[in-house]
Amino acid sequence: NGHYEIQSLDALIIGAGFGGIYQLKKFRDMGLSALAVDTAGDVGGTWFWNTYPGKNHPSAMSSAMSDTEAYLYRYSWDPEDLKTYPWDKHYVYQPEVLKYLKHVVERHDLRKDIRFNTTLTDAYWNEEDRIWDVKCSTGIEYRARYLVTALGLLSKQHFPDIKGIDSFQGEKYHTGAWPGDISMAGQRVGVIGNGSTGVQIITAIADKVDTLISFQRNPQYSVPSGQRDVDPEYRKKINDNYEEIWRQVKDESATAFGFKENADRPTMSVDPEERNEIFEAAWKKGGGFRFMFETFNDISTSEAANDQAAEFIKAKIRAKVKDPEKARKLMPTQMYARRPLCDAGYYEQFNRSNVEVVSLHDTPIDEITPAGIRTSDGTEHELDIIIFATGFDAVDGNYTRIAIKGRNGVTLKNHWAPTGPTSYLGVTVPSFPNMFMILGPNGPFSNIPPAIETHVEFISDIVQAAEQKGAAGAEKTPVIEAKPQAEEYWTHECDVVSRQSLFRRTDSWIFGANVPGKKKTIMFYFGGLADYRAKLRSVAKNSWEGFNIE
Ligand code: FAD
Ligand code: NA7
Repeated sequence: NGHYEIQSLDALIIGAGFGGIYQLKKFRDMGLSALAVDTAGDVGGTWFWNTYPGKNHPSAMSSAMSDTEAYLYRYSWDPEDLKTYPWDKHYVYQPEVLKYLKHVVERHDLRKDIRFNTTLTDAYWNEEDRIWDVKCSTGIEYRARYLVTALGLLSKQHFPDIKGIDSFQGEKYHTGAWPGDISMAGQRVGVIGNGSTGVQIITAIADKVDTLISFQRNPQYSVPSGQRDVDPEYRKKINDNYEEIWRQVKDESATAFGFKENADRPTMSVDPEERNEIFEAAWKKGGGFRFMFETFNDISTSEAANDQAAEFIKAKIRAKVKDPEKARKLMPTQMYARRPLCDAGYYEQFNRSNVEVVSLHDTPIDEITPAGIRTSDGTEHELDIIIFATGFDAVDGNYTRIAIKGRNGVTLKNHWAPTGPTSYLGVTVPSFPNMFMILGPNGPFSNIPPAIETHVEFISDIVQAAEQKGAAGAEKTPVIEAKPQAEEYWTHECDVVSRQSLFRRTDSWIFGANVPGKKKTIMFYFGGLADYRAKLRSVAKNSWEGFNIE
């Protein structure tokens, strides 16, 4: 149209985190011309943006920690790199994950095909040319036969709409868009939110700030992370068994966190003493998912079992927090049925005289004032910095804020409006031909890197199959599209499988219940990664069941 520079490609990938990087590599290996774009100024996705300060890290610009163990918070497909790339702690901090992803990009020479500071604003399926027309913030228009969205499921920050928020005269930061090296020494800091991120940041900065107030809506259950150094013997054992480890993680495990879920032991099948010993051993070993899924097989499905795990953690909180009033506020009141948290000494921080907790159940926030936060009891908590650890408009948030138009000009947002986000297999949506999502709605709920690999490999395989079909005589580009019945089937399947999960009965981002106005709905397949992968294999084997390939 005269205003846009136009570039034609086989495939355009949106996002350059774990997902986009691998997809770029796969498409390139398949001989397709592919490019990735990202709003960010470099690769890394989550690990580019979440640079909030962290515990025990020399640099102030450091931070967020993965709670997947280091040996599994990486790609599985480069055996030599797996064995040689260094990691010295059991869990990786943000700077190390970022460094690792940059290393992968350099090692496979991918950087030349990534454009940074580039946001997809509009994409539409051009029916006639069978192509995606994509407009970006830089003024370049891409015409791509395939569009892969790797926009991240925890990527669009959620800033709560609190009265007076713009009047605050101090600094305010969201953890998911941390602006860089910020000194908090001597400052009065308020943290709103105490999920995984809030727990990490509170633990990290408590001894560095003048005063810290945690504005807490729902108290959380958290177990120790068990962070420690990696000794060479441990590393050798991992290296010697890596192939078998990944096989177990991908094809035998539900959570894909590297331990064997306890499939046979209900919580009530052992006497109270043994139960306590099992919980205690898991507590000492550390790890949130491990505590919930390695100990017994029914903590996330049986209320009675859940109650036992909850009581064990509550007793730990009581023992750790000295001030009874603070302990009361920190004591969880709901089921233990959100994403399981782990920490490096969170509850202990409240024994410091400079650290307070304000229960927003007792005294909700009335408004943010120029000087701080005023709660309903009339107290104005004076602050220099407010940190929003309020999470993300998760899973579909990055999809509904841009205009992705499929057949007949219908946007993905409109397609999802009546029901909440849906898909076939978490990867495709009918009426959006040749578009594939990495970690789209109703993908597997598990450790994420192997889930991403599963998606990238499935997408690459179906594109390969279609390309081969196309090469056999057709003149036009192949079109791959999920059938509406396939989407219905998968939505129903995800609904049925999640019915027995207690997670569904507790409000959190996992069911879209953390953002006001967002429809509470099913966002994940809760049947586990191994089972999910078996389903994908069967789809491929049955001539790409549920898809039209034309
Ligand atoms: P992301 O890394 O989120 O990357 C998406 C990218 O897409 C972003 O860079 C974004 O800028 C870009 N983008 C979005 N929209 C557009 C657009 N319209 N145009 C251009 N670019 C766009 N997972 C685990 O499995 N284990 C953990 O221990 C763990 N810890 C976490 C800790 C934190 C603090 C957070 C926030 C997440 C954590 N996660 C963890 C989840 C983590 O997001 C994933 O593991 C993984 O990094 C996701 O990779 P991705 O490529 O799918 O998405
Ligand atoms: P989470 O887990 O969504 O936690 C967000 C926190 O912010 C949680 O404590 C919320 O309270 C709180 N919150 C959200 N909105 C408000 C308002 N309006 N007022 C007060 N408090 C609020 O996000 P995280 O970033 O911690 O973690 C997200 C994922 O990233 C995590 O699961 C890991 O996978 C990595 P609530 O509990 O809802 O009452």
